[in-house]
Amino acid sequence: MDTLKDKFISKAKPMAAEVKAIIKEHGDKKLGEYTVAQVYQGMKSMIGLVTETSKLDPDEGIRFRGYTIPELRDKLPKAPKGTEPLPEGIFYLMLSGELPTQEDVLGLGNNWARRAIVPKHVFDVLDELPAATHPMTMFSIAVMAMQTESLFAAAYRKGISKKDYWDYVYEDSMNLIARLPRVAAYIYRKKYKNNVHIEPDPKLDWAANLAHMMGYEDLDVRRLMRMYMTIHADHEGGNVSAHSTHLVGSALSDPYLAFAAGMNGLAGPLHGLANQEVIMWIMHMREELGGGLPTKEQIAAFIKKTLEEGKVVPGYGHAVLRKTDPRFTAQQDFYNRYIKGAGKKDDICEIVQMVYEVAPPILAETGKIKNPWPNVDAHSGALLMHFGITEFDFYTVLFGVSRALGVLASLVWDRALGSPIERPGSVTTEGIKKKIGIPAV
Ligand code: HAX
Repeated sequence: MDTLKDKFISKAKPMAAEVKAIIKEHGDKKLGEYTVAQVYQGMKSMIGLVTETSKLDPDEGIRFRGYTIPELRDKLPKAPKGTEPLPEGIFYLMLSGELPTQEDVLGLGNNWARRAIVPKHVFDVLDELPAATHPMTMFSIAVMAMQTESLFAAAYRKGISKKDYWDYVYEDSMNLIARLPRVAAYIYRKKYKNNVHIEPDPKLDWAANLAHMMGYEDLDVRRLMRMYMTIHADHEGGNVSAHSTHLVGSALSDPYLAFAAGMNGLAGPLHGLANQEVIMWIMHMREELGGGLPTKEQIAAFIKKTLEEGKVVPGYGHAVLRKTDPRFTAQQDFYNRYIKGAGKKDDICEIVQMVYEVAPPILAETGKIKNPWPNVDAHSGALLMHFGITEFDFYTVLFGVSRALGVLASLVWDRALGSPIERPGSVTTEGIKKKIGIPAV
């Protein structure tokens, strides 16, 4: 018997009911600038961060330095004969604020290639982990194992001036970004391809090299990887992975420590892990229905069942967005252009389109889900599945490699702007009750 546990839940249950009632009856009341509901419910819409790299509009979606995703798919430099942007370009844009030329992205790609050697001990650490370790845990552990290489940590230990922080954080960030594709591919091949590894090809760009090291040489997979790495790179500053990286970095923890924190946040099912959850949810539905393409009625029934069971419908909803995520639309366009448009149909991708037709009105009908529209994760797994990357536990690692571009560009900016340690205030429920005039019982 655990008496402390019993005591805890005997206090927590009534308190949770009380908090729910406070939000319902007094949620609109102000605590300074903000409402009681905002303080209890994840600080939604509070502006408390400065992020230079991108800005999210609830109705329009993300803009990277002012450019929308369709604009970037058009304007960013591409590989020779390529049709999708090179992610080198979005990093260049986020860091410098300027659209790169073809020469700029080539220079950046070469710069990363020179930094791409992963120290052997990182692989040794991965090799020692239990076989059942989730790929995201492996990814985070690998980043932590690479922290031995931090130039910022070494320089800080020796003693450096505040005005030079950005320089070491820039070097660490560039090294980390350069090495992540190798780390991700190593995890993939170790876990799913009999631990047989593939060396990088120095002639390939950053995203194509990742596909190559994972074992995929198809030009369409390169194309997909370039788009995937571009559209997942950043989503302004308040999302869990960006905010965690910024927060931990604000303590002057080096980029390896800060990025690993961000990845631990990305590994949550309400954030990046949703891409794996979506595929598991679709597989589960197919299994229950005996395989093949379900009807719209069957999909509607499965969505309702998911809600009745008190679970979320993965890939739908967003803390900020109030319309279909343009990252979803870009992937839908990819499917229509390069898969369906090439005469190849795909059941899982088709199910994704059907869920898009069926889910929003059902979710809206609940009256409580603020955004019934799909987010980025509703589509990404289906495209990977189409090209034979069926190991859905791995999907969030790919998201993580891409997310490094945005959160590390922001970290360099944080140190260049001299951002201080982050330390928001907090309040107790007793304090809230006093402030808004609820009498003590
Ligand atoms: N299915 C079922 N219920 C949902 C829902 C969904 N897709 N989206 C929101 N809700 C529920 C919430 O759980 C909440 O319920 P309670 O009041 O009982 O707690 C209620 O609707 C209000 O939530 P909200 O204000 O609309 O949404 P939040 O800002 O609290 O949460 C989430 C945003 C993205 C976490 C949420 O929509 C969700 O859980 N979606 C499914 C998981 C998912 O796709 N996550 C990926 C999001 C994008 C991302 O970060 N990618 O990496």
